[in-house]
Formats: sequence, C-alpha cells, structure tokens
Amino acid sequence: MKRALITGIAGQDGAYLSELLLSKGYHVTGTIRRNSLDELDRLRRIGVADKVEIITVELSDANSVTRIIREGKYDEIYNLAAQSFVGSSWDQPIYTSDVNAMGVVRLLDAIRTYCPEARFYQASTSEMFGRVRDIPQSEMTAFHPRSPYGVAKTFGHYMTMNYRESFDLHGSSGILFNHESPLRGPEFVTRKITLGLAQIANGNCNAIELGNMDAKRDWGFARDYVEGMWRMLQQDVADDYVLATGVTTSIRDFVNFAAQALDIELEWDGEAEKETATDKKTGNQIIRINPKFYRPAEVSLLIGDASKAEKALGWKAQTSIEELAAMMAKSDYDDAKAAS
Ligand code: NDP
Ligand code: GDR
Repeated sequence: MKRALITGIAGQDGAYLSELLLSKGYHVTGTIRRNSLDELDRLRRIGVADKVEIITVELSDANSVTRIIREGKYDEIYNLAAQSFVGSSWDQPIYTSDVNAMGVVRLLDAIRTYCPEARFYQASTSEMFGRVRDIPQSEMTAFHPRSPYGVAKTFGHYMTMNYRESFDLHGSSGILFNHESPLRGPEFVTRKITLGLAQIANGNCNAIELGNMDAKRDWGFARDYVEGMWRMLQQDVADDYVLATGVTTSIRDFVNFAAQALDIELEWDGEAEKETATDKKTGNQIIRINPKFYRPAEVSLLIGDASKAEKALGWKAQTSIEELAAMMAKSDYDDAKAAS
C-alpha cells in the first residue's frame, strides 16, 4: 500500500486529494494545525474524515516539520499547507513568507535528509505570474508576482526546482490557476458570491460587497485539479506543469453565472466604485462595491495554457465556469435552505 502525506489536509484541495488517494488505495496521513477551527469539516462533508490519519504540524516550526518526515515512511508528499489568502498576505507579509516560502525549504530539507526517495509536490500558483505579458500564461512565462503571497510562493517554487537539480529529489510543482468548489473558503471571491446569493435566493436581502469587478481569473473545479497533482507524481521524471482551463472570466461574469443558476435576474448600473447590481424581481440592490476589498496591487488577468499537462499527463480540465458557478451556488442554496 502506498503511503501519502498531505500537508494542509483540512483545506479545500486537501479534502479532494484525500478522496482521490483513498480511492486509489493509498494510506493517507494529513497534517492540521492544533488551533484549526472545526478542522475536519471539509473531510467530513465528503465522507473521508475517518479514513485518514491526522497529525499536527505547524509549517513555521522546523522541528515539527522534521519530526513528521523523519517518523513517516512516505512514498508521496503533497505540500498544500499555506497561508493561501492573497488579500491577507499584505497584512501578514512576514508570517506568509515564513509559511509559504521557508515552510517549503523546511520540508525539502527534511525530505533530503530523512526521506530522499519520496516524491514531492509543491502547490505553486498562477499568482507567481502577477503582472503578465504573455497571454495565455504557460511554464515558459516569466514570473512577476504582485503580492507577498505570490513572492513567497515563487521562492517555494524555485526551491523545489533547486532541490530537484541539486540533490536529485523527485520534486514537482503544479502551477495551478484558481480552482474552486463548494468546499472553497468563504473569504475567496467565488464562494463569497455564491454564499451571498444563496442567502438572497432564500429571502434574506443582505447586499454583497465586493472589490475589483474587472479582475479576470481562469477558474476550474478543484476535484479536477487534484487529479493533475497526483498525475505529476506518477511521472518517472519530476517537472513543473500549469493546470488551467484556458478560459478567463471577470468577477462580474462569475456573479452573473451564479445568479442565473439561482434564477436571480440582475440589472447592472454605474461604474468602478459606484457599480451596483439590483435584483430585478425584488428591486433590492444586492451587489455594491466597497473599496476596502481593493488590493494594493492587483493581478488583472490570468488565463492559463495547460497544453504541457495535457500532452505529458493526459490531464484536461473537465468543468466549465458555468457548471462550476452553478454547482457552488446550488450547494450553498441547499445549505441555506436547510438551515432556515
Ligand atoms: P486552503 O486555504 O483551503 O488550505 C490550506 C491549508 O493549509 C489549510 O488547511 C490550513 O490550515 C493549512 N495551513 C495554513 N497555514 C499553515 C501552517 N502555518 N502550518 C500548517 N498548515 C497550515 O487552500 P487550498 O486548499 O485552496 O489550496 C491548497 C494549496 O494550493 C495552498 O498552498 C494554496 O496556496 C495553493 N493554491 C491554491 C489554488 C486555489 O485556487 N485553490 C491555486 C494555486 C495554488 P487551517 O485550516 O488551520 O487554516
Ligand atoms: P486569488 O483569489 O487572489 O486569485 O487567489 P480571490 O478569490 O481571493 O480573488 C480573486 C479576484 O477577485 C477580486 N475580488 C475579490 N476577492 C475577494 N477575496 N473578495 C472580494 O470581495 C473581491 N472583490 C473582487 C480580487 O481582487 C482578485 O482579483 C486564489 C487563492 O486560492 C490563492 O491561494 C491561489 O494561489 C490563487 O487563487 C491562484
């Protein structure tokens, strides 16, 4: 039986990756932080909480990282743990760097010392592209990160490459574009929108306050993307791969797709900070802009070219943005209805 370690197992991707690895017969060990709130909720929601072994690790604590690597005999190690919210990275740049950059080196160095045969996956990100010149972005596109989060992830990315080249570790990085699901954290824009619209569709008329509506993201479904992570570690030679859908959508259009799925018809009005959307049926203003959600530096346009992953891994995103928005909106609607 193969043994896998997933750091950050309680997060969105950790839950779906656990589900996938269990279905393939792996023994799955996952790390959580001791102070995580209701940490196993996502794992419970997809029915895997009692099938995985849970251990406590804090990536900013070198000893705790070394201990887990020294004590486990892992075939595959997926490093998903991170301070993953870009917005918070400007408020906590040092912590974000400690976890998202130094945390990767702590793991790599422990693997090099105690578990050099293990295959390692690093959760890299399209945020490393930042201010982009190439459209679409591929493995060949230069990095220009625009947030402390993106800068820290770029360091982790290069360290993974460096340990691969220096010590022959089997380390691969997935440069994943945004991927979402009903398990997405509520602070990310897609889930914030679907949670808000689900309340509105259930008769609560709280408006949703958003930031930059013109930003465009290449959004896929998280369950599709964890399959790509696993495929990367099945290759004889480690490498880096972009996973993306190749379709980009503005925040405004994501709102439209999610609203349509809940039969909410929107009337848009105004521009920039004055932009609003009104529910045509009730006349209630349900979207408005609050500049506090603008970022100090924005990543305006992301659209990925995943042709390398398609060719080498046989991986392709399976879920359209319309399907994704509808899946998330309906799931939140059902939960809101059940709770009311
Ligand atoms: P989540 O935020 O849902 O999960 C991240 C997990 O990391 C959480 O369970 C969190 O624990 C844990 N964690 C945070 N800080 C630490 C720490 N100091 N020590 C140990 N564990 C910690 O993120 P996703 O599942 O969406 O993403 C998984 C990874 O992929 C992340 O590294 C993210 O940066 C990266 N990524 C995500 C993309 C996406 O669109 N989802 C795209 C590209 C990359 P807790 O629950 O306690 O907070
Ligand atoms: P992102 O995701 O920063 O791309 O990082 P997020 O959903 O937070 O933002 C996407 C875009 O939406 C704009 N936006 C808002 N964002 C939030 N969170 N809240 C708002 O109210 C709002 N209004 C507009 C943002 O400005 C941005 O342009 C995600 C994370 O999962 C990272 O960990 C991962 O690396 C990248 O995706 C790829």
